[in-house]
Amino acid sequence: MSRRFKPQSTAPVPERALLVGVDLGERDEWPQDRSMAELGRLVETDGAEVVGELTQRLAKPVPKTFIGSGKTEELVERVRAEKVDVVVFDEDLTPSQQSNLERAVGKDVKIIDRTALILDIFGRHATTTEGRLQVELAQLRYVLPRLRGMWSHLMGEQTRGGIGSRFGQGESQLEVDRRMVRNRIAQVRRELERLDERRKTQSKARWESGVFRVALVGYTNAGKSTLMNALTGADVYVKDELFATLDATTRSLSLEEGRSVTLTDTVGFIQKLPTTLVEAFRSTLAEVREANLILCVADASDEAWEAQVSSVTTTLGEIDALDIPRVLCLNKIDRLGEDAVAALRLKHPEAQLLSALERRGLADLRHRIATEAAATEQTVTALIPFDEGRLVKLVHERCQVIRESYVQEGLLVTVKASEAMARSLEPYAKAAEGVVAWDEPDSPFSDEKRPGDDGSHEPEHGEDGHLVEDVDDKRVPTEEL
Ligand SMILES: Nc1nc2c(ncn2[C@@H]2O[C@H](COP(=O)(O)OP(=O)(O)OP(=O)(O)O)[C@@H](O)[C@H]2O)c(=O)[nH]1
Ligand SMILES: [Mg+2]
Repeated sequence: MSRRFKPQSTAPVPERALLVGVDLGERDEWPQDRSMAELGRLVETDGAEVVGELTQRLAKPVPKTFIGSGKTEELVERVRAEKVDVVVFDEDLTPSQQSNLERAVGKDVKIIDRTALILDIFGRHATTTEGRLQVELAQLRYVLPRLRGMWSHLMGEQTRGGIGSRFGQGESQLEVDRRMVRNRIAQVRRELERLDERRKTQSKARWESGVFRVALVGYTNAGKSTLMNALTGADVYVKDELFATLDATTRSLSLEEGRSVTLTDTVGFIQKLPTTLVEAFRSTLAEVREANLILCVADASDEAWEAQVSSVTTTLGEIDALDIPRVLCLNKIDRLGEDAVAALRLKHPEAQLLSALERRGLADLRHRIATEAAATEQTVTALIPFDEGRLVKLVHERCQVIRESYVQEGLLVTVKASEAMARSLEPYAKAAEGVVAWDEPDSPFSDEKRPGDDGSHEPEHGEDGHLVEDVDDKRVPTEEL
């Protein structure tokens, strides 16, 4: 295939969508109504209108049509009666189930599944070259086993578009065959690898710089981008829809303790996130895997937030990021009453409670990030000569200064340093040996300044009124990068 699948604009008249869900009895965390409500939001995000839903309880899917034969008949009737344009299954359909169902409902009606819907939304929201290529890769891999079905399907009407079909549509579709799709997959992979090389170089440089990296991770629509903007003044696109953000944005975040860390906002997760997408977004998700700390953002006003967090944890497992220390950030507390906030605080004392929208709990969160950063770092005392002004500046930017004072030979500092910074400071640490012990009672340094002497490091009360020092200090050691 010589052309890329291009996302198209939403049809002016919203398509009428019928949702179909099957309860397979394995839904402890995701009861069917919750999963169907989410599917409805996905459909709306993709520009269609939900006109009804059909559900069935089954021990296991029926091989030919996923739903039973009686339900299939009911589906055909409902499609006719409610003038349905598209039927959206909450579960993944095999290519043959999809084409059997299409045959049953008639050629004017599309049958799509959750994965096709999510891929379509991603296609519409991708803006950067890398984002588009990643989505295209996932879409091509979805299309490949379905080519035959899509072929016959599209034979009937070439111009059909609308939700769930944008990426399969286009004048070249009729000429598409597996070999061409495979060629395009190989080409997209190569282009992505080339882009990934650049990212890896940048990532290596960032690691060598010793800057502590923080990644925002969470369920889609939890408020990650709002938090990113509130903390760093970035201008990431925020919208009350699913998968508003697809690309990674990294900004510097200054902490009160005097140093800066980097903060990265990236694509959100969802339950049953298609594995093709997780694989295709490998490079974007590397920003998460390479972080020193993950802020797991959840929408505490959503009754499903705990199930959402466990979906996020599952996806973190898929990208090998479970050993990175995580801080749970319970966002949107402005939507909860005082009692609910107090109950959350009691039940999750380790969590940061905040409202990114109303900028509540942010100072507390910044302080927590500093605490987590310091906990993964080593304490180094170094003597930096006066002519090493650049290094002094770097130390102030990247390390937490515990104390410092000027001595005859230069600046004597004790800092919390990352492994990379500690390595840069090694020669100066040797120079500091034996110069003076900080706690010598007859220390000659009269101008010694200890952060906190001015009261600035007294335990603070965050905007929510609880002690910011009161944080859970247990953590897993940061992954060796
Ligand atoms: N009430 C309230 N709304 C919030 C808060 N934080 C974010 N929102 C709203 O939640 C919606 C989603 O916010 P985003 O910041 O785009 O969420 P996200 O996690 O980046 O979502 P995706 O990029 O789509 O995965 C927007 O309408 C925000 O205004 C909050 O603290 N309180
Ligand atoms: Mg976002």
